[in-house]
Amino acid sequence: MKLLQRSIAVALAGASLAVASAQLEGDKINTKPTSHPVPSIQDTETKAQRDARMQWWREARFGMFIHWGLYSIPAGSWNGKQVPGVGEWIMNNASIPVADYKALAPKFNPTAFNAHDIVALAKSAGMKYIVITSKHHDGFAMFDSKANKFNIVDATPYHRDPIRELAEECRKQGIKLGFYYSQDQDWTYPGGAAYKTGDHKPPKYHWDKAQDGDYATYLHEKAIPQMKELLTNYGDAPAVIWFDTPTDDMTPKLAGEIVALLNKYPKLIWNNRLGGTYMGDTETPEQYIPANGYPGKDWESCMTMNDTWGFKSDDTNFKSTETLLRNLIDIASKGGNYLLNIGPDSMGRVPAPESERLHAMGKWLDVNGEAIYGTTPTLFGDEAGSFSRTEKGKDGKPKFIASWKWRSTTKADKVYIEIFEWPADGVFHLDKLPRQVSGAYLLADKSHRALKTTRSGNGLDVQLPSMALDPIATVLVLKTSKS
Ligand code: H79
Repeated sequence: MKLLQRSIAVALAGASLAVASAQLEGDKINTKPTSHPVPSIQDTETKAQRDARMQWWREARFGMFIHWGLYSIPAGSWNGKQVPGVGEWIMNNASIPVADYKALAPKFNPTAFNAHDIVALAKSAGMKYIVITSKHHDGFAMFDSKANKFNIVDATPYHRDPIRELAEECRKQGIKLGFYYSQDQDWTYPGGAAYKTGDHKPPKYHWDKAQDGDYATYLHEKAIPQMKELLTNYGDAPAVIWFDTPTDDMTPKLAGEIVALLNKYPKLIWNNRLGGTYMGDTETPEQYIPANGYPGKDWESCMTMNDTWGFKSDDTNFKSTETLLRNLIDIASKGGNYLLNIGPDSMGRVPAPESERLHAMGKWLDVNGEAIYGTTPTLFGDEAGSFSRTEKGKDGKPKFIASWKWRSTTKADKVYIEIFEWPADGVFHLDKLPRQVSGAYLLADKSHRALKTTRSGNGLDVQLPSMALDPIATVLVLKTSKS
Protein backbone atom coordinates (compact mmCIF):
# COMPACT_ATOMS: atom_id res chain seq x y z
CA MET A 1 0.00 0.00 0.00
CA LYS A 2 2.75 2.45 0.96
CA LEU A 3 4.69 1.53 -2.18
CA LEU A 4 1.64 1.98 -4.34
CA GLN A 5 1.02 5.40 -2.85
CA ARG A 6 4.60 6.35 -3.53
CA SER A 7 4.49 5.33 -7.20
CA ILE A 8 1.30 7.33 -7.67
CA ALA A 9 3.00 10.34 -6.07
CA VAL A 10 6.01 9.97 -8.39
CA ALA A 11 3.77 9.68 -11.45
CA LEU A 12 1.89 12.80 -10.41
CA ALA A 13 5.13 14.64 -9.74
CA GLY A 14 6.29 13.79 -13.26
CA ALA A 15 3.06 15.06 -14.77
CA SER A 16 3.13 18.41 -12.99
CA LEU A 17 6.85 18.87 -13.69
CA ALA A 18 6.15 19.37 -17.39
CA VAL A 19 3.46 21.93 -16.64
CA ALA A 20 5.62 23.80 -14.15
CA SER A 21 8.66 24.06 -16.44
CA ALA A 22 6.45 25.42 -19.21
CA GLN A 23 5.36 28.17 -16.82
CA LEU A 24 8.89 29.12 -15.76
CA GLU A 25 9.61 32.82 -15.99
CA GLY A 26 12.59 34.86 -14.95
CA ASP A 27 10.98 36.59 -12.02
CA LYS A 28 9.42 33.58 -10.36
CA ILE A 29 10.73 32.88 -6.87
CA ASN A 30 10.86 29.14 -7.30
CA THR A 31 13.07 28.73 -10.30
CA LYS A 32 13.11 24.98 -9.89
CA PRO A 33 10.11 23.18 -11.33
CA THR A 34 7.71 22.23 -8.59
CA SER A 35 6.80 18.63 -7.99
CA HIS A 36 3.60 19.61 -6.21
CA PRO A 37 0.45 18.01 -7.56
CA VAL A 38 -1.25 21.33 -6.85
CA PRO A 39 1.10 24.31 -7.20
CA SER A 40 0.82 26.64 -4.21
CA ILE A 41 0.85 30.43 -4.32
CA GLN A 42 4.55 30.34 -3.40
CA ASP A 43 5.21 28.17 -6.46
CA THR A 44 3.56 30.54 -8.89
CA GLU A 45 3.84 34.15 -7.65
CA THR A 46 6.56 36.62 -8.61
CA LYS A 47 8.99 38.10 -6.09
CA ALA A 48 7.13 41.42 -6.24
CA GLN A 49 3.84 39.64 -5.49
CA ARG A 50 5.45 37.77 -2.60
CA ASP A 51 6.87 41.01 -1.18
CA ALA A 52 3.44 42.68 -1.37
CA ARG A 53 1.70 39.71 0.26
CA MET A 54 4.26 39.50 3.09
CA GLN A 55 4.64 43.24 3.68
CA TRP A 56 2.42 43.73 6.76
CA TRP A 57 3.82 40.57 8.33
CA ARG A 58 7.44 41.61 7.77
CA GLU A 59 6.80 45.02 9.31
CA ALA A 60 4.86 43.60 12.27
CA ARG A 61 7.76 41.91 14.12
CA PHE A 62 5.67 41.09 17.20
CA GLY A 63 2.55 38.93 17.48
CA MET A 64 0.49 37.21 20.15
CA PHE A 65 0.02 33.45 20.14
CA ILE A 66 -3.00 32.23 22.12
CA HIS A 67 -3.25 28.59 23.19
CA TRP A 68 -6.69 28.08 24.60
CA GLY A 69 -8.89 25.02 24.67
CA LEU A 70 -10.40 22.29 26.85
CA TYR A 71 -6.93 21.46 28.21
CA SER A 72 -7.15 24.66 30.28
CA ILE A 73 -9.63 22.82 32.55
CA PRO A 74 -7.30 20.04 33.77
CA ALA A 75 -4.56 22.71 33.63
CA GLY A 76 -1.80 20.12 33.87
CA SER A 77 -3.22 17.56 36.27
CA TRP A 78 -5.38 14.46 35.75
CA ASN A 79 -6.96 12.25 38.43
CA GLY A 80 -5.18 14.28 41.08
CA LYS A 81 -1.72 13.80 39.56
CA GLN A 82 0.48 16.40 37.91
CA VAL A 83 1.19 15.33 34.32
CA PRO A 84 4.68 16.30 33.14
CA GLY A 85 4.92 18.18 29.82
CA VAL A 86 3.10 21.00 28.12
CA GLY A 87 -0.51 21.59 29.17
CA GLU A 88 -2.17 21.23 25.76
CA TRP A 89 -0.64 17.74 25.40
CA ILE A 90 -2.28 16.34 28.54
CA MET A 91 -4.65 14.04 26.65
CA ASN A 92 -1.73 12.32 24.89
CA ASN A 93 0.75 12.49 27.78
CA ALA A 94 -1.73 10.99 30.27
CA SER A 95 -3.28 8.58 27.70
CA ILE A 96 -6.74 9.95 28.42
CA PRO A 97 -9.47 7.95 26.64
CA VAL A 98 -11.43 9.85 24.00
CA ALA A 99 -14.74 9.66 25.89
CA ASP A 100 -13.16 10.94 29.12
CA TYR A 101 -11.51 13.84 27.33
CA LYS A 102 -14.70 14.72 25.46
CA ALA A 103 -16.47 14.84 28.84
CA LEU A 104 -14.52 18.05 29.55
CA ALA A 105 -16.64 19.96 27.05
CA PRO A 106 -19.83 20.15 29.18
CA LYS A 107 -17.65 21.65 31.95
CA PHE A 108 -16.23 24.42 29.75
CA ASN A 109 -17.95 27.72 30.48
CA PRO A 110 -15.32 30.49 30.20
CA THR A 111 -17.60 33.37 31.11
CA ALA A 112 -14.64 35.63 31.94
CA PHE A 113 -13.40 35.54 28.34
CA ASN A 114 -13.45 39.03 26.90
CA ALA A 115 -12.38 39.44 23.28
CA HIS A 116 -12.15 43.22 23.60
CA ASP A 117 -9.75 42.98 26.53
CA ILE A 118 -7.51 40.38 24.89
CA VAL A 119 -7.22 42.38 21.68
CA ALA A 120 -6.59 45.53 23.74
CA LEU A 121 -3.90 43.66 25.67
CA ALA A 122 -2.16 42.62 22.44
CA LYS A 123 -2.33 46.20 21.22
CA SER A 124 -0.96 47.67 24.42
CA ALA A 125 1.88 45.14 24.26
CA GLY A 126 2.74 46.55 20.83
CA MET A 127 1.74 43.36 19.07
CA LYS A 128 0.53 43.69 15.48
CA TYR A 129 -1.20 40.34 15.03
CA ILE A 130 -2.79 37.51 16.97
CA VAL A 131 -2.77 33.79 16.18
CA ILE A 132 -5.21 31.67 18.19
CA THR A 133 -5.67 27.91 18.40
CA SER A 134 -8.92 27.27 16.50
CA LYS A 135 -8.33 23.54 16.96
CA HIS A 136 -5.36 21.96 18.68
CA HIS A 137 -4.27 18.31 18.56
CA ASP A 138 -7.11 17.35 20.93
CA GLY A 139 -9.56 17.97 18.07
CA PHE A 140 -11.78 20.41 19.98
CA ALA A 141 -12.91 23.32 17.80
CA MET A 142 -12.93 26.69 19.56
CA PHE A 143 -15.35 27.95 16.89
CA ASP A 144 -18.85 27.32 15.60
CA SER A 145 -18.51 24.29 13.33
CA LYS A 146 -21.22 22.62 11.30
CA ALA A 147 -18.65 20.07 10.15
CA ASN A 148 -18.10 18.55 13.58
CA LYS A 149 -20.11 18.74 16.80
CA PHE A 150 -17.09 18.62 19.13
CA ASN A 151 -16.93 22.41 19.25
CA ILE A 152 -17.38 25.23 21.75
CA VAL A 153 -20.83 26.28 20.49
CA ASP A 154 -22.45 22.85 20.31
CA ALA A 155 -20.68 20.87 23.02
CA THR A 156 -20.36 23.38 25.89
CA PRO A 157 -22.75 25.41 28.05
CA TYR A 158 -20.92 28.53 26.84
CA HIS A 159 -22.58 28.29 23.38
CA ARG A 160 -20.53 31.25 22.11
CA ASP A 161 -17.91 31.48 19.37
CA PRO A 162 -14.79 33.23 20.77
CA ILE A 163 -13.16 33.16 17.34
CA ARG A 164 -16.01 35.24 15.94
CA GLU A 165 -15.79 37.66 18.87
CA LEU A 166 -12.03 37.99 18.41
CA ALA A 167 -12.41 38.51 14.65
CA GLU A 168 -14.86 41.37 15.27
CA GLU A 169 -12.64 42.96 17.89
CA CYS A 170 -9.53 42.63 15.74
CA ARG A 171 -11.34 44.38 12.91
CA LYS A 172 -12.54 47.17 15.26
CA GLN A 173 -9.15 47.64 16.92
CA GLY A 174 -7.17 47.30 13.69
CA ILE A 175 -5.04 44.24 14.26
CA LYS A 176 -4.59 41.11 12.14
CA LEU A 177 -5.96 37.75 13.24
CA GLY A 178 -4.62 34.34 12.29
CA PHE A 179 -5.87 30.84 13.05
CA TYR A 180 -3.73 28.00 14.31
CA TYR A 181 -5.27 24.76 13.02
CA SER A 182 -3.87 21.30 13.81
CA GLN A 183 -4.54 19.78 10.41
CA ASP A 184 -2.66 16.53 10.95
CA GLN A 185 -2.81 15.44 14.56
CA ASP A 186 -6.34 14.95 15.88
CA TRP A 187 -6.65 12.70 18.91
CA THR A 188 -10.45 12.54 19.14
CA TYR A 189 -11.52 11.91 15.52
CA PRO A 190 -11.01 8.44 14.00
CA GLY A 191 -8.00 8.44 11.69
CA GLY A 192 -6.41 11.62 13.02
CA ALA A 193 -2.66 11.36 13.55
CA ALA A 194 -0.87 11.20 16.91
CA TYR A 195 2.79 11.80 17.72
CA LYS A 196 4.32 9.13 19.90
CA THR A 197 4.64 9.66 23.60
CA GLY A 198 5.23 7.16 26.42
CA ASP A 199 4.53 3.54 25.53
CA HIS A 200 1.99 4.24 22.77
CA LYS A 201 2.41 1.62 20.07
CA PRO A 202 3.19 1.94 16.37
CA PRO A 203 2.07 2.29 13.67
CA LYS A 204 -0.38 4.99 14.80
CA TYR A 205 0.63 5.56 18.43
CA HIS A 206 -3.03 5.66 19.43
CA TRP A 207 -4.05 4.84 23.01
CA ASP A 208 -7.77 4.32 22.44
CA LYS A 209 -9.53 2.19 19.79
CA ALA A 210 -11.86 5.14 19.20
CA GLN A 211 -8.90 6.86 17.50
CA ASP A 212 -8.47 4.18 14.84
CA GLY A 213 -9.59 5.06 11.35
CA ASP A 214 -8.47 6.28 7.97
CA TYR A 215 -6.39 9.46 7.82
CA ALA A 216 -7.70 10.62 4.43
CA THR A 217 -11.26 10.14 5.68
CA TYR A 218 -10.45 12.30 8.72
CA LEU A 219 -9.13 15.02 6.41
CA HIS A 220 -12.17 14.82 4.13
CA GLU A 221 -14.78 14.61 6.88
CA LYS A 222 -13.32 17.00 9.44
CA ALA A 223 -10.11 18.93 8.81
CA ILE A 224 -10.79 20.21 5.30
CA PRO A 225 -14.47 21.12 5.97
CA GLN A 226 -13.42 22.94 9.16
CA MET A 227 -10.67 24.83 7.35
CA LYS A 228 -13.30 25.89 4.79
CA GLU A 229 -15.43 27.21 7.66
CA LEU A 230 -12.49 29.10 9.12
CA LEU A 231 -11.62 30.62 5.75
CA THR A 232 -15.16 31.69 4.86
CA ASN A 233 -17.04 32.56 8.08
CA TYR A 234 -14.85 35.23 9.68
CA GLY A 235 -14.74 38.23 7.35
CA ASP A 236 -11.20 39.51 6.77
CA ALA A 237 -9.78 36.78 9.01
CA PRO A 238 -7.73 34.74 8.84
CA ALA A 239 -4.68 36.73 7.74
CA VAL A 240 -2.58 33.70 8.69
CA ILE A 241 -3.15 29.95 8.88
CA TRP A 242 -0.72 28.38 11.30
CA PHE A 243 -0.40 24.63 10.61
CA ASP A 244 1.39 22.28 12.98
CA THR A 245 3.13 18.91 13.35
CA PRO A 246 2.85 17.32 9.88
CA THR A 247 3.35 13.55 9.70
CA ASP A 248 4.10 11.25 6.76
CA ASP A 249 0.35 10.66 6.51
CA MET A 250 0.11 14.07 4.86
CA THR A 251 1.14 13.04 1.36
CA PRO A 252 1.76 15.66 -1.32
CA LYS A 253 -1.56 14.64 -2.87
CA LEU A 254 -3.56 15.15 0.33
CA ALA A 255 -1.72 18.39 1.15
CA GLY A 256 -2.54 19.49 -2.41
CA GLU A 257 -6.24 19.29 -1.57
CA ILE A 258 -5.66 21.74 1.27
CA VAL A 259 -3.49 23.95 -0.93
CA ALA A 260 -6.27 24.12 -3.54
CA LEU A 261 -8.43 25.62 -0.79
CA LEU A 262 -5.72 28.03 0.43
CA ASN A 263 -5.10 29.20 -3.14
CA LYS A 264 -8.57 30.81 -3.17
CA TYR A 265 -7.29 33.36 -0.63
CA PRO A 266 -4.42 35.18 -2.34
CA LYS A 267 -3.61 37.40 0.67
CA LEU A 268 -3.28 34.47 3.05
CA ILE A 269 0.06 33.74 4.75
CA TRP A 270 0.73 30.20 5.94
CA ASN A 271 3.66 28.56 7.64
CA ASN A 272 5.99 25.71 6.74
CA ARG A 273 4.15 23.05 8.77
CA LEU A 274 1.48 21.87 6.34
CA GLY A 275 3.55 18.88 5.25
CA GLY A 276 3.45 17.01 1.93
CA THR A 277 6.67 18.84 0.86
CA TYR A 278 4.99 22.29 0.81
CA MET A 279 7.32 24.92 2.29
CA GLY A 280 4.72 27.66 2.90
CA ASP A 281 5.79 31.23 3.64
CA THR A 282 7.49 31.16 6.99
CA GLU A 283 10.12 29.21 8.90
CA THR A 284 8.89 28.44 12.41
CA PRO A 285 11.63 27.86 14.98
CA GLU A 286 9.80 26.74 18.13
CA GLN A 287 11.11 27.76 21.54
CA TYR A 288 14.43 29.04 20.20
CA ILE A 289 15.99 31.90 18.31
CA PRO A 290 18.26 30.78 15.48
CA ALA A 291 21.86 32.02 15.81
CA ASN A 292 21.78 33.94 12.54
CA GLY A 293 18.10 33.96 11.63
CA TYR A 294 17.21 32.58 8.20
CA PRO A 295 18.90 35.02 5.80
CA GLY A 296 16.63 35.78 2.86
CA LYS A 297 13.64 33.94 4.37
CA ASP A 298 10.64 35.01 6.40
CA TRP A 299 10.70 33.49 9.86
CA GLU A 300 8.98 33.61 13.19
CA SER A 301 10.14 32.27 16.55
CA CYS A 302 7.16 31.10 18.57
CA MET A 303 7.88 30.99 22.29
CA THR A 304 6.18 30.61 25.64
CA MET A 305 6.59 32.95 28.61
CA ASN A 306 6.74 30.01 31.03
CA ASP A 307 7.18 26.34 30.01
CA THR A 308 3.75 25.58 28.59
CA TRP A 309 1.52 26.79 25.75
CA GLY A 310 -1.83 25.73 27.20
CA PHE A 311 -2.55 26.94 30.75
CA LYS A 312 -0.98 24.87 33.55
CA SER A 313 -1.86 25.96 37.05
CA ASP A 314 1.51 25.02 38.58
CA ASP A 315 3.78 26.52 35.90
CA THR A 316 5.08 29.76 37.39
CA ASN A 317 8.46 29.61 35.67
CA PHE A 318 7.97 32.91 33.88
CA LYS A 319 10.76 34.57 31.95
CA SER A 320 11.54 38.11 33.06
CA THR A 321 10.40 41.11 31.06
CA GLU A 322 14.10 41.71 30.44
CA THR A 323 14.52 38.31 28.79
CA LEU A 324 11.34 38.72 26.73
CA LEU A 325 12.35 42.18 25.49
CA ARG A 326 15.86 41.03 24.68
CA ASN A 327 14.34 38.16 22.73
CA LEU A 328 12.16 40.54 20.73
CA ILE A 329 15.13 42.78 19.97
CA ASP A 330 17.39 39.81 19.17
CA ILE A 331 14.79 38.41 16.77
CA ALA A 332 14.20 41.77 15.07
CA SER A 333 17.96 42.22 14.64
CA LYS A 334 18.02 38.91 12.77
CA GLY A 335 15.03 39.78 10.59
CA GLY A 336 12.38 37.61 12.24
CA ASN A 337 9.08 37.92 14.07
CA TYR A 338 8.38 37.03 17.71
CA LEU A 339 5.14 35.14 18.27
CA LEU A 340 4.82 35.23 22.05
CA ASN A 341 2.27 32.99 23.71
CA ILE A 342 -0.39 33.52 26.34
CA GLY A 343 -2.42 30.66 27.81
CA PRO A 344 -5.80 31.79 29.18
CA ASP A 345 -7.30 29.68 31.96
CA SER A 346 -10.56 27.72 31.89
CA MET A 347 -12.56 30.86 32.67
CA GLY A 348 -10.91 32.73 29.80
CA ARG A 349 -8.74 34.89 32.07
CA VAL A 350 -5.21 35.82 31.01
CA PRO A 351 -2.80 34.89 33.84
CA ALA A 352 -1.60 38.07 35.58
CA PRO A 353 2.16 37.34 35.13
CA GLU A 354 1.52 37.22 31.37
CA SER A 355 -0.47 40.46 31.08
CA GLU A 356 2.01 42.25 33.38
CA ARG A 357 4.93 41.32 31.16
CA LEU A 358 3.05 42.29 28.01
CA HIS A 359 2.20 45.72 29.40
CA ALA A 360 5.85 46.25 30.35
CA MET A 361 6.98 45.30 26.85
CA GLY A 362 4.42 47.70 25.40
CA LYS A 363 5.79 50.54 27.52
CA TRP A 364 9.24 49.97 26.08
CA LEU A 365 7.85 49.77 22.56
CA ASP A 366 5.87 53.01 23.03
CA VAL A 367 9.23 54.77 23.32
CA ASN A 368 11.42 52.54 21.17
CA GLY A 369 9.07 50.92 18.65
CA GLU A 370 10.59 52.68 15.65
CA ALA A 371 13.75 50.60 16.25
CA ILE A 372 11.69 47.38 15.89
CA TYR A 373 8.74 47.74 13.49
CA GLY A 374 9.51 47.83 9.77
CA THR A 375 13.23 47.40 10.32
CA THR A 376 15.65 45.17 8.44
CA PRO A 377 18.41 43.05 10.02
CA THR A 378 21.68 44.21 11.51
CA LEU A 379 24.44 45.48 9.22
CA PHE A 380 27.02 44.24 11.74
CA GLY A 381 26.38 40.64 12.83
CA ASP A 382 29.08 39.64 15.29
CA GLU A 383 27.32 41.34 18.20
CA ALA A 384 24.84 38.45 18.61
CA GLY A 385 27.60 36.03 19.65
CA SER A 386 29.76 33.39 18.08
CA PHE A 387 30.13 29.64 17.70
CA SER A 388 32.34 28.04 20.32
CA ARG A 389 35.56 26.38 19.13
CA THR A 390 35.44 23.84 21.92
CA GLU A 391 31.85 23.36 23.12
CA LYS A 392 29.35 21.33 21.11
CA GLY A 393 25.56 21.67 21.20
CA LYS A 394 23.01 18.82 21.40
CA ASP A 395 23.22 18.37 17.62
CA GLY A 396 26.99 17.80 17.80
CA LYS A 397 27.71 21.07 16.01
CA PRO A 398 29.68 23.93 17.59
CA LYS A 399 27.61 25.60 20.29
CA PHE A 400 26.44 29.15 19.74
CA ILE A 401 27.44 31.38 22.65
CA ALA A 402 25.16 34.42 22.65
CA SER A 403 26.53 37.79 23.66
CA TRP A 404 24.11 40.25 25.28
CA LYS A 405 25.88 43.60 25.04
CA TRP A 406 23.88 45.10 22.19
CA ARG A 407 21.89 44.42 19.00
CA SER A 408 21.26 46.47 15.89
CA THR A 409 18.38 47.02 13.49
CA THR A 410 18.27 49.03 10.30
CA LYS A 411 16.13 51.47 8.31
CA ALA A 412 16.84 53.29 5.05
CA ASP A 413 18.69 56.19 6.69
CA LYS A 414 19.11 55.02 10.27
CA VAL A 415 21.01 52.42 12.20
CA TYR A 416 19.60 51.56 15.63
CA ILE A 417 21.78 50.17 18.40
CA GLU A 418 19.83 48.61 21.24
CA ILE A 419 22.26 48.76 24.17
CA PHE A 420 21.78 46.15 26.91
CA GLU A 421 25.09 46.63 28.69
CA TRP A 422 25.84 50.28 29.35
CA PRO A 423 29.56 50.95 28.85
CA ALA A 424 31.28 51.75 32.17
CA ASP A 425 33.29 54.62 30.64
CA GLY A 426 30.20 56.08 28.92
CA VAL A 427 31.69 55.54 25.45
CA PHE A 428 29.93 53.23 23.04
CA HIS A 429 32.42 51.90 20.52
CA LEU A 430 31.79 50.35 17.10
CA ASP A 431 34.71 48.59 15.38
CA LYS A 432 33.37 49.21 11.90
CA LEU A 433 30.86 51.45 10.21
CA PRO A 434 28.65 50.05 7.46
CA ARG A 435 27.46 53.54 6.47
CA GLN A 436 28.48 57.17 6.93
CA VAL A 437 27.13 58.58 10.18
CA SER A 438 25.86 62.17 10.32
CA GLY A 439 24.50 62.29 13.85
CA ALA A 440 23.54 60.35 16.95
CA TYR A 441 20.88 60.56 19.68
CA LEU A 442 18.93 58.37 22.11
CA LEU A 443 15.35 57.43 21.27
CA ALA A 444 14.33 57.71 24.93
CA ASP A 445 15.59 61.31 25.03
CA LYS A 446 12.54 63.27 23.87
CA SER A 447 14.67 66.25 22.85
CA HIS A 448 16.89 64.02 20.66
CA ARG A 449 19.92 65.91 21.98
CA ALA A 450 22.89 65.30 19.68
CA LEU A 451 25.57 63.01 21.10
CA LYS A 452 29.22 63.61 20.37
CA THR A 453 30.68 61.15 17.87
CA THR A 454 34.34 60.69 16.96
CA ARG A 455 35.94 58.50 14.33
CA SER A 456 38.04 55.78 15.89
CA GLY A 457 40.03 53.65 13.50
CA ASN A 458 37.54 52.21 10.99
CA GLY A 459 34.77 52.67 13.51
CA LEU A 460 33.13 55.19 15.77
CA ASP A 461 32.96 56.29 19.41
CA VAL A 462 29.72 57.74 20.72
CA GLN A 463 29.75 59.71 23.97
CA LEU A 464 26.76 58.52 26.01
CA PRO A 465 25.28 59.97 29.18
CA SER A 466 26.66 58.33 32.31
CA MET A 467 23.49 56.32 32.98
CA ALA A 468 21.29 54.20 30.74
CA LEU A 469 17.88 55.77 30.08
CA ASP A 470 16.18 52.37 30.27
CA PRO A 471 17.24 49.53 32.61
CA ILE A 472 16.70 46.89 29.88
CA ALA A 473 17.62 48.47 26.56
CA THR A 474 18.43 52.02 25.58
CA VAL A 475 18.27 52.70 21.86
CA LEU A 476 21.02 54.72 20.23
CA VAL A 477 20.05 56.13 16.83
CA LEU A 478 22.71 56.76 14.22
CA LYS A 479 21.55 59.00 11.39
CA THR A 480 23.23 57.60 8.33
CA SER A 481 23.60 57.92 4.60
CA LYS A 482 20.91 56.11 2.61
CA SER A 483 21.24 52.39 2.10
O1 H79 B 1 1.07 24.19 19.89
C1 H79 B 1 2.35 24.09 20.46
C2 H79 B 1 2.76 22.66 20.68
O2 H79 B 1 1.73 21.91 21.32
C3 H79 B 1 2.96 22.21 19.26
N1 H79 B 1 3.50 23.37 18.59
C4 H79 B 1 3.43 24.49 19.49
C5 H79 B 1 3.17 25.77 18.75
C6 H79 B 1 3.79 21.04 19.15
N2 H79 B 1 3.29 19.86 19.11
N3 H79 B 1 4.26 19.01 18.97
N4 H79 B 1 5.37 19.63 18.93
C7 H79 B 1 5.14 20.92 19.04
C8 H79 B 1 6.63 18.99 18.80
C9 H79 B 1 6.54 17.67 19.45
C10 H79 B 1 7.23 17.42 20.56
C11 H79 B 1 7.19 16.12 21.17
FE1 H79 B 1 6.53 15.78 22.98
C12 H79 B 1 8.23 15.59 21.92
C13 H79 B 1 6.13 15.19 21.10
C14 H79 B 1 6.51 14.07 21.90
C15 H79 B 1 7.80 14.31 22.42
C16 H79 B 1 6.38 17.57 23.94
C17 H79 B 1 6.92 16.61 24.77
C18 H79 B 1 5.10 17.10 23.60
C19 H79 B 1 4.91 15.88 24.23
C20 H79 B 1 6.02 15.57 24.95
